[in-house]
Amino acid sequence: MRKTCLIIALTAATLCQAQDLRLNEREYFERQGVNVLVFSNPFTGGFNDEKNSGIEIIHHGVRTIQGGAVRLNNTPEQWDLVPRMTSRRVDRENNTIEVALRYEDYDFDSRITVTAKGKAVEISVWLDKPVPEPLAGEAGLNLEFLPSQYWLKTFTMDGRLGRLPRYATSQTVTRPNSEKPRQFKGFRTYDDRGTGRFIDPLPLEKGHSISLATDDPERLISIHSDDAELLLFDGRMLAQNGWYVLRSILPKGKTGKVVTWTVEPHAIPGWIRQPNIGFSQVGYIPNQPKVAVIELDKADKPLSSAQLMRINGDGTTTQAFKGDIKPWGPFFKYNYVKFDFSQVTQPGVYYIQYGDTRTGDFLIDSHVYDKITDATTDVWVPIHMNHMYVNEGYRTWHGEPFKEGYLQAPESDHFDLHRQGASTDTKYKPLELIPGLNIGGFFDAGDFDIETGSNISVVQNFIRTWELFKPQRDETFVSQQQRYVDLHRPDGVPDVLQFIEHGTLNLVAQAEQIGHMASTLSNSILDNYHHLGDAASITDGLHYDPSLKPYEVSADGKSSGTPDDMWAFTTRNPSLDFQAATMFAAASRALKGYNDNLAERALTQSKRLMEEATELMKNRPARNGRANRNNGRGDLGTNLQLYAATKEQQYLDNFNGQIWNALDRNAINTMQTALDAVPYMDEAYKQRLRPYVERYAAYIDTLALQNPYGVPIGLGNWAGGGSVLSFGTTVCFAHRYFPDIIRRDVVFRTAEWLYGCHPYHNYSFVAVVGAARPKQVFYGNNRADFSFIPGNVAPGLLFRQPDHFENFDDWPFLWGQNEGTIAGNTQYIIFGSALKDIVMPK
Ligand SMILES: [Ca+2]
Ligand SMILES: [Ca+2]
Ligand SMILES: [Ca+2]
Repeated sequence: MRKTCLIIALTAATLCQAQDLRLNEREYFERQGVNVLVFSNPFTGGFNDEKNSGIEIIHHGVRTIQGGAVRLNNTPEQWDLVPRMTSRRVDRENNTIEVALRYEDYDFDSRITVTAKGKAVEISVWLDKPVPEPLAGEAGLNLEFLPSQYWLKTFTMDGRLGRLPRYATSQTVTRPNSEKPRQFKGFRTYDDRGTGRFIDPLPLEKGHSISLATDDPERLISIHSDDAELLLFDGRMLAQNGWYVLRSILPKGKTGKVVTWTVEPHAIPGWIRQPNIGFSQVGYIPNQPKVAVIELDKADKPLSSAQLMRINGDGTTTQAFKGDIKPWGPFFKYNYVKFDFSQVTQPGVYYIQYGDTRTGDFLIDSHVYDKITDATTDVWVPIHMNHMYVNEGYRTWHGEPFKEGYLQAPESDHFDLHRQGASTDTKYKPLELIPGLNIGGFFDAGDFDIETGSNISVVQNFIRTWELFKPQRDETFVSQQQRYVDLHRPDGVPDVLQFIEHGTLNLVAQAEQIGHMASTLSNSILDNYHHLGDAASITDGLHYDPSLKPYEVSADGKSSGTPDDMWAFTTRNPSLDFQAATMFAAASRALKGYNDNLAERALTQSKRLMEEATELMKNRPARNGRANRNNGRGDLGTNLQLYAATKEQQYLDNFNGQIWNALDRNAINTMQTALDAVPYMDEAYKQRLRPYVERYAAYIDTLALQNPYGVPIGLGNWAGGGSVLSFGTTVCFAHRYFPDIIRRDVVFRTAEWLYGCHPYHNYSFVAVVGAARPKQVFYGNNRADFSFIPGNVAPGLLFRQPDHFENFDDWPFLWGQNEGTIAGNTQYIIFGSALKDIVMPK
């Protein structure tokens, strides 16, 4: 009896300790339901504030709080300065993590310590020198809360009640621009309309003790400060992607410990994360493997079996299959098990029942993949056609953008990773109009620039789709003469041909007007770059005349003093010219018989650029003492495409001279190009390629050991959807040419991942036709409406150090997880077409 008491007492003590926050192996503070990360993800520059850094809290499985740092604004925007982390120290003895932060622009250093104290953390800011004068009253300790998880929730500040607003409608003041802390490279995110003043939000509330989401135990968090006033702001007053911000201004003239907060995120006693049952929302064809991957909390005990339930025509349900749960094991922070129901082949409507968890329903049917590319080709792509008016039914997606054309970019160390060197490499003077560029081309992504490299891939992707699969689908009216696109209106021309034409029109114009390829055609001013809404309203459509005052329009109504015209960045890059030359050769082939004039112009530019680029690359001084790669012969893919276009022996010789070495060096990365060559080569080539394909098959097998999903999962700052798509495309082509080596079963892995069998949630990453539950929000140009453009493909699962994957489906604004790109989405069309071709009954 006494022994039992002792055991109970010991267990209670262990439980109690387990409920306190402790510093774990992966260097963050943890208790069940609460993870407090301290600069596991530092601010990285590049795009500045990505809402992914600083002190972050993952609260009952959702990363709802981030941005904890010394910041210079009440509600920081993307292009406001971010601090560089100069050191990070983990002090296990004192349960503390300390980081040092520095603002180079202001020679301003601070330190933040985060110490676990029971169920709370204490966050303190330390200064060795007082806040520099220009930042006094501006620098503060900030922490940001995800609006979509906190809006409409109740809060209390010093006992006063409130509810967080669904939409931003608090109050603001304006202040002189001279008082605004410098933004990225000195650019401005705002158009002050000539007032010389910027907008500064006022706090919603102030006090010393706040509890947020008092009505939601999963989100409830309390923050208290004795030595500083807490101010609550709504960052959406300045930018739709802003978060709620809690901050305390650092006191002037003080050193030492200047601000201290106690932060206690509530944890639900006994909380265990709900199982995430990954399966394909598009469904399965009867004879493909069908394996659900179930993601479990490490504290969750796996069940021994799961059931596949069938929904009958009369609405009743019956058990179609009951099978064992097979363990897979741990992968980062969760544990994974699998449920294989491949033996169910009868067409029908099904769902998975795992304990109390029931999935949504899905189809097993031989037609589930039939429409997987239709939303992308019929809706997403035409909406991203630049320099056109795009209409759908009653709705205008956008008017005709950039009617005033593009100016020669002056020297600029720009944003969005663009740059214009000191020499324009053209006959145009800085800010002179380069005629003829406002035609054709596709918007890059959620933004509206024409990335030339991406647009080259787009045309190539469409040409591959056209030549391999000959899609005759015609659902789009395209009139270059009217500059008008109408969705769901057939016009007698296959849409893919019109897309090839549209991309080629812009790229040929670049080659003809500039003499070589521009790196990009993009916004000249930062406050146009984050534009949300109709692309036609980004610029005023009037030519910029510097002799007029800003906002002034000339008497003839044709020009204005507003410097909003787009710029062409023209620094010459022979490699890009080479890529363009390759694409022009292929485009010329594809367009012959449809638009002979454009086909002819493309071929002319192909030959000229090829010759000039070869010469330039030969003469270019070797970099880092190394000879220029390929001596100006171009890369493998280029030579292959040129051979396909011209059938000239030299390109075939170049290709043959490089391919086997490249395969020996890296068979995985070279495989797609090697497979692309198969249709143009003889049987001996195919035989020589076999052992490399066998190596690729072994690589596919190793992926299944690396993670439970068997696809390459990227851990970069942009989620790895692109790599998964490339992998899936290569697997499809490898199966197409070597079905005895690459078995049909593996071609479905990428589809399953894209359509819902992945970590975090089980929604389809593609806003695709046929999916029962596609994602609801994407980072498109309509993201401010918490919406999507059909057919979009999200980058997907973003990894946050050290062990967290996420994909927000209630917050579209994190581009690294939710932004579809024109190059990625046209690659999806190839993948989808190849998959359809494999499963189609022959
Ligand atoms: Ca861009
Ligand atoms: Ca058409
Ligand atoms: Ca203009």
